Amino acid sequence: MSQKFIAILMGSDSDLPIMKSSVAVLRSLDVSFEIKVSSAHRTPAYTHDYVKDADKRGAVAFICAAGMAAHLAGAVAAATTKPVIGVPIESSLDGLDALLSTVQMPGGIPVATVAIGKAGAKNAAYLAAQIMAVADPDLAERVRLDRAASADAVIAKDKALQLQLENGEI
Ligand code: RP5
Repeated sequence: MSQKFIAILMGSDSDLPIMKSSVAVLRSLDVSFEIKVSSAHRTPAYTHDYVKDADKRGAVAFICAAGMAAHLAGAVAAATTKPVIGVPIESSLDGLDALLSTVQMPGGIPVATVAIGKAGAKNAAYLAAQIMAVADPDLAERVRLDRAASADAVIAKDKALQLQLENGEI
């Protein structure tokens, strides 16, 4: 059986600075991925062909990032029954245009839409990893450890803050 992976699509290479956050999370969890520039509007056939092919080759979920009239996630969701996660990119109107274009899907063709920008890009990767982890106990454990490390980091920050308070530094 072919190796399972997460497929990331971006409407433009101008989305890459934000989508590097998805790549970093998937790498840190040792999740296989592909990343492509492919636009719902500028290259509709290329997008459709890639989704069909990636679906057959073992894509477990799709992460789609786009700005402005962001129809990429919806177009991908129309071509696959694998989970599709949409990341609205802030390229105009503070990203609200992309958020609404991504989230307001008609019933029956879902797109799991995350926050605008970097936090959304990170969460898209975590969500994709969590979807993959349902059938992969080793990955589920890596996700659990990552979450625990994140909690430890917050607690360490709180301890440092309490110390600063005690010492009259703030
Ligand atoms: C969207 O339009 C892209 O996803 C990008 O966020 C935005 C602008 O694209 P470029 O003009 O920078 O290629 O389709």
